[in-house]
Order: sequence, then C-alpha cells, then structure tokens
Amino acid sequence: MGLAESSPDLEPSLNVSMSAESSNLPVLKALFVSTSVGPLGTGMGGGVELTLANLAKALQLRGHLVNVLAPMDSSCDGLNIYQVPGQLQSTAQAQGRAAKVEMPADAVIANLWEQARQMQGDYDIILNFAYDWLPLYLTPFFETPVVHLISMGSLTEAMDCIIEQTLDRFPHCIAVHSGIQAETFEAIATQASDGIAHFSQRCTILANGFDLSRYQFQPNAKAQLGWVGRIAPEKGLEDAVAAIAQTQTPLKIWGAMEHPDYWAEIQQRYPDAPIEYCGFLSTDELQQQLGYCQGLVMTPKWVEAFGNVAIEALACGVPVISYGRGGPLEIIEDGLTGYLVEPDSVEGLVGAIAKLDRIDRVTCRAQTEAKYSLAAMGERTEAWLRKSLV
Ligand code: HBI
Repeated sequence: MGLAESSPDLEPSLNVSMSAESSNLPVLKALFVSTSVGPLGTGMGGGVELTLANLAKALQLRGHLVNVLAPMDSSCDGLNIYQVPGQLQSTAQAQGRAAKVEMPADAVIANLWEQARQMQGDYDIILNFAYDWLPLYLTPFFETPVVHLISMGSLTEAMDCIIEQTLDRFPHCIAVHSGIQAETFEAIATQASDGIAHFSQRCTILANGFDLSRYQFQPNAKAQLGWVGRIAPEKGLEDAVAAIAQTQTPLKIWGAMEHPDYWAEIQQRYPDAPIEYCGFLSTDELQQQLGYCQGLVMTPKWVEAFGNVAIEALACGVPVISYGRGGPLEIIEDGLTGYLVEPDSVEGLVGAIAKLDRIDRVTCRAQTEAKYSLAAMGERTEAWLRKSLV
C-alpha cells in the first residue's frame, strides 16, 4: 500500500521547548490517527479536524513530537501527515443505536490502523481520533499504548460496548471533551464489571484548546448573526433560520455542505428569512468573518460533545446563544458570555437575540484565554497521556 507523505522530512525537527526541558520528563513521540469520515482540512471530518490540529500544536509547544496518519487528500499546517488510501467510513450519527459495525471494502480505517501497526515501534503513544469500533477493538493488539479521544456522545450500542470493554482493560485510555458528553455513556458504564465507577469518572475530560493568536478580537459588530457547523440535521440549522425569519437579522452560515437536500428544504420552508450560505472556510478566513457578528447562534439537536465553534466565536469577542444541550452548557456563562436557551425553543432564540447587546465582548474573549488556550489544553493532554503510559 503506497503512502503519500505530504512532506519529505519524515522526522520533525526536535523543537524542545522550555516546558519539556524544565519538566525533565522525556519528550513524547505521538502518532495521531485521524477521523475516518473525511480528509483533514476539508471540513467533512467536522470539529475533530480542528481538535486534532490544536492538540498537535499544543503538544509540539511543549516539546513533543507529533506525526499524523489521515485519509488521502488531507492537509494541516505544520504537521507531517502520512496519507492513507481507502474508502471512508459512513458517519456514526447517521446510524441507529442498534447499528451493526460496518466497513466498506478497502476501508480507510482498516488501512490507517495497518499503517499504525507498522509504524508503532517509532512512537511512545498512539492517539485515536476516529469514532469507530476498529481502533478501540485493536487497542490490546498493539505493543505501543493506544488511547482514544472520543469526539461524540453515545450514539450506538456497539460503540458504547467496545468503549466500555476497552476502558475496563486500560483504565486511562479514554478522554472526552465534556462531562455532559461523558454522561451520555452513563447507562452502559453502570453495567461494567467493577460496577462502582460510572463512565464519567473513568474517563479524562479534556475540554478543548485553541491557538487564540489566530483569532482577532473584534470590538464592533455588523448587523448580522452567524451560524457555523456541518450543514446536517443534528445541527438544527432550521431552528436558527426560523428565528431569523422572525427577527429579520441577516444570518451568515458557514460550514461543510454535508446534506444539500436538508439545506434546500430549509430555504423552501423560510423563503423570506435573510440567510446566506457562505461555504466552508479555513480557520483564518472564518474567524475574520465571524468576528463581525453580533452573536453566534447554536442549535444542537444532539448532545454536542463540546462545541468548538462556541470558543472560536468567543475568542473573537462574539457572544454565543445556544440551546442548553450538550457541551455549550459547560462553555457559555448565561448572561455573561451569551445565553443558554430552552432546547428546541425558537421563541427562546428570538428573545436571546434581542438581548445580545447586553453582553460585553471583551469578557467573551477573556473567558477563552482563561480556560481554552493551547497551553491549558497542552497541560491537560500531556497529563492524560502520561497517566496512560504508567
Ligand atoms: N463517524 N463513523 C464515524 N467516525 C468518525 O470518526 C466520525 C463520525 N462522525 C462525525 C465525526 N467523526 C466528526 O465529525 C466528529 O468531529 C464529531
């Protein structure tokens, strides 16, 4: 199986930073294995693309070495990516709870992990970003420790079960983004062999971290609101448009067009809503546009594991309105950095939009620096990885 490296230099230069030297703990060599549903950099992988890039940068800043295995046509600044061919996985959120584990012929997830098996001797730890059964199942078959950053809440019995089994054998191998996301696995965890600890006490909660130097604070907004995410039913775009149809505040929409039919249906249902689809932008372009919004509107229909876009907006000084569901509940401070609205209440969204001018945009930016910087995330992540290596 041929490998197309995106850069000739296979071994990244050893950029040992103060933290690695001062901690005199050994530099870690980490192999990241990316999501199986899309190439890095296309937006098809959703929030995990940004998470992987940020996590790599956070560890590199601490002097560690990071290489990445990802599907063909992946790209990510500053990272050595080994691109692996094969058929993409179908998205887990599109399946039902009883869905069977399935893989296409020549599955990229299988090819990624065969490549990881061959490379494992060069690394201290392997970090899985795919929300798929195979990497979890393979954990005990690897000599190099494999750990998993679970990117979504509980979606299928098959994933819940293999997560539970893997965690029982490797007590520190699972991390999630938020406590609320961890709680969605609660039911399965109580049936575990030890029966005592719940899943949310057995996994590591990392939140997330962002290179805040890439987000410019915008003190003044234009008369527009923003909505950012994969254009997909679980993101609830129709509710944001329904609210806009009432408030008539122009809404700019950014994200990968995952479900064109869903988007067409929204446009037909709300012909008078002042909305504009502005495509999928890179982080630098997105933050530039997002910063001009009076507010970001989030309408998750599922338990959003975290809500990267909320941090990206706050980092630009943009307040966030979100349904009180999933990760945003742990990010937004109601009345201080935005508003938490009763889930699925369009009227609630309309009411919150009317109060946006009460939020101090400087406070929004300050909150991200306090909790969601790369340094904070790097510290949390390294602590988790070292705990996994004990
Ligand atoms: N579905 N099967 C599968 N595997 C993934 O890695 C995956 C997914 N759905 C969504 C997803 N990853 C990412 O968008 C996460 O950021 C949520």
